[in-house]
Amino acid sequence: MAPPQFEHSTAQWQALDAAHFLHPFTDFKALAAKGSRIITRADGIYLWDSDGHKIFDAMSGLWCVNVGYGQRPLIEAATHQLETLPFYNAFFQTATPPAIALAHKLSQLSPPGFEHVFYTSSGSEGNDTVVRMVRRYWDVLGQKSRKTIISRRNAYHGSTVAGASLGGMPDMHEQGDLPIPGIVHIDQPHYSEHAQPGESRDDFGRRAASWLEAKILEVGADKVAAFIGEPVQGAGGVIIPPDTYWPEIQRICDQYGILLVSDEVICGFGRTGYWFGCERFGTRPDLITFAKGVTSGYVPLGGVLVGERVARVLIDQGGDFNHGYTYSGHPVACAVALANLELIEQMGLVQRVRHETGPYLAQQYAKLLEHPLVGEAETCGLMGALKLVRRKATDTSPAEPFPSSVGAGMVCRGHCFANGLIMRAVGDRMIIAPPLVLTCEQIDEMMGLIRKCLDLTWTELTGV
Ligand code: PXG
Repeated sequence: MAPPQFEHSTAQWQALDAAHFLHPFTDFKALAAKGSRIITRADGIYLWDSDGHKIFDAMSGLWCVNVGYGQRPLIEAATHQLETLPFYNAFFQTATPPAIALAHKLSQLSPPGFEHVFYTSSGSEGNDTVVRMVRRYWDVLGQKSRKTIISRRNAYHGSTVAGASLGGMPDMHEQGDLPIPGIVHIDQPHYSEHAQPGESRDDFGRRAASWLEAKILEVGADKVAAFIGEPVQGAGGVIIPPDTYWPEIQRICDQYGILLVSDEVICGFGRTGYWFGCERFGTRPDLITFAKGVTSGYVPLGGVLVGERVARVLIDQGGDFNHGYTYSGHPVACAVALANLELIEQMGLVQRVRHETGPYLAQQYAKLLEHPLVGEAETCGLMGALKLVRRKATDTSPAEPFPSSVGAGMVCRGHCFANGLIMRAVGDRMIIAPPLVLTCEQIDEMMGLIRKCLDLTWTELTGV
């Protein structure tokens, strides 16, 4: 039974919502006129809205509900911790058992050479921590001029001032005079956008990585502190780099001695079929940002895994690191994270994505290339992208996109909503990141829904 304050009709919820709630990344006026969709409950990979519609959640909430909804061990961990010690801070030389136990667990699950963690409540705060930590690292080493962080256009690293600056989203930079000084960008390794005619994926990957070296030389190698990137760009549209890209990035970082930061807020905790995306793509980062999947989104938690290169300097040289948050190491969040990570292990979800559901999804996605609307279909683990096109590429001509005024992605997203499927539109790329508990039968169910929505979109856009 819902408590009485949650018993309202859809219309009542929408009116209250429009009257009081400013949603993130939203045109407030347009949403108030239209009315929000109200989600009231969830189980497994399904959501239900306030009108009782069942919805297939192919976005895991917002790339986070890795173990699916309704998992008892997480609920019990939260309840137990709320009863025992709902909050205590980690400032002033104190700690709580869940924060310590999770730090130990993370050191076991993370790649070799990661023994320490700094906690935050979100991915954005994690990346703010990265900015402050890499600059502190170079300061302590006496290389104070090393301040610049190189990131990529169309990256997403959060929405705080530093997070949005690290990100490469023009719409975000426009609203706030961003990026802040000391953050510069290179182009993304997006093959279909940036490859030259006839260039292989592998050659393109190496060329895209060379843009990092060019930028280091332009800024001055003694001024560059770090390079940050998502193994696979998530919010930018599931941009999967060629396999040659990350090893070359690693080589360049090593050559110039700059820190490598892997933003694993989306790729972490099994999404790519590995515990961390850097393991899938063969890099040895110095810092790893995480959030989302660490608790499967049940409660907010984020942070930075700190590799030995940085940790040894910050710990051994001593001195305060003047940074942290009220909720750094929140005991309830850490208890839930611990239960979540143990469940991912017990269910073998990382291996399942790598060996079973990931390859099966890839196979099914490849078949979508037969659909007239689909110009590209790519997956990595349990992330996938479809590019909607008006005409497919041929041997002699590139694919023809829909004019942006058509809003093909939004048309498709509308059909998905109406047919009980949550897929996200990034321009004309339709993307998914379903819960890692997804079975092959549920992939079949999802593919049926996707095909239906593609058919409806094709008919609406072409009249055929
Ligand atoms: N880094 C990456 C790679 C992310 O994807 C963040 C940092 C920031 O995390 P927080 O917890 O501060 O939101 C993210 C978040 C979308 C979407 O529409 C993606 C994110 C957040 C909101 C919307 O795809 N990613």
